[in-house]
Amino acid sequence: MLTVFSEKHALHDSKTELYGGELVPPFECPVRAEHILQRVRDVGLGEIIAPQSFDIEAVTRIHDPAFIRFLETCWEDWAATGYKGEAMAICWPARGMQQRIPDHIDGKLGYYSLSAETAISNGTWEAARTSVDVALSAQAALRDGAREAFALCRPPGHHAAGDMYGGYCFINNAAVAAQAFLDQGASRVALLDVDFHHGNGSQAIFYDRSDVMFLSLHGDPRDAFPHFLGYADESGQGGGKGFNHNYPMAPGTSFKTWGDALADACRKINNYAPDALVISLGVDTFEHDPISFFKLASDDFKRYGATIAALNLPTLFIMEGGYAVEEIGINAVNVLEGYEGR
Ligand code: 6XA
Ligand code: ZN
Repeated sequence: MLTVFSEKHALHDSKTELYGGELVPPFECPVRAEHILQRVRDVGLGEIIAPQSFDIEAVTRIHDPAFIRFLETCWEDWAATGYKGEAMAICWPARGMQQRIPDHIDGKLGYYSLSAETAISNGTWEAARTSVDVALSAQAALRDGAREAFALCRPPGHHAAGDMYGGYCFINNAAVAAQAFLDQGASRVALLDVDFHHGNGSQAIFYDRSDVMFLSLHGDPRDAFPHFLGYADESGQGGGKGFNHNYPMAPGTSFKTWGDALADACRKINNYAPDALVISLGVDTFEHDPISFFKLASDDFKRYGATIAALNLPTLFIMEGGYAVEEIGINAVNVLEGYEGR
């Protein structure tokens, strides 16, 4: 399987995350991508290529241009205030308040974010811009005839909505890639999110559409981030009714339960008969993940890779979360090896 990777992921190297009331080194850190790349090499998964550059129009098919401009200029605007730390949101347009875009960067950060943990720093924009190029380059390989590809994206993307960043995500790489399939002539795309967290951004982007079916297996939002989306009764709206499927699961969920949910999701994908399958591949479902609560073992990742392969669809894997950095390469590449029947 082809892997697309760019060294530029390392440009996003924030030093702080707001966690448990403290500023800690971010869980979503550059070494994650390096470990995955090393494992891709160690097992000889296949060719590794650098991304091409795509026009921003591929991104603004999904994201609001004003939001993209905000991401592009955020660090400069933040630094101009004289603030000493990294750019973080501290206030939001909550219930009953105006939904106007303020001028001050503090206001903009609140308007365009869903949460406070994710710091923006020098280099965040260029890394996020390159991460979506990685996704689009892997998608282009499928367009040109490959049956599957792995986009080793960093930063991740599935929490990013049309005009919202957070949860370590800035640009929704999987959504942009799904849209690229449609723009190239596909009629239907399935987007299956196996990251531990609900892909609220992907869900919001496609919620009223039937040309992308979104399915997500995740920690129950009553107990897990992003807390305010991902319930089982969210099934789509308007023309998208019936094309959104959430599988929230309880703390301690094992592979048996998780695998049953995957099997159900795969039945729905099969009935939908999409032209392509995009996988939001997070491996924070791992039993030793430091910020998650499922109990998948390393071997389980291989097993579910094989389940995804049985759908027999052109498949694009997009890297999302996973914070047990010592095992992240093994777990992510186990999915890809399982998919390949190794
Ligand atoms: C913030 C937790 C963010 C989780 C990000 C993630 N306390 N998403 O892994 O998939
Ligand atoms: Zn996650």
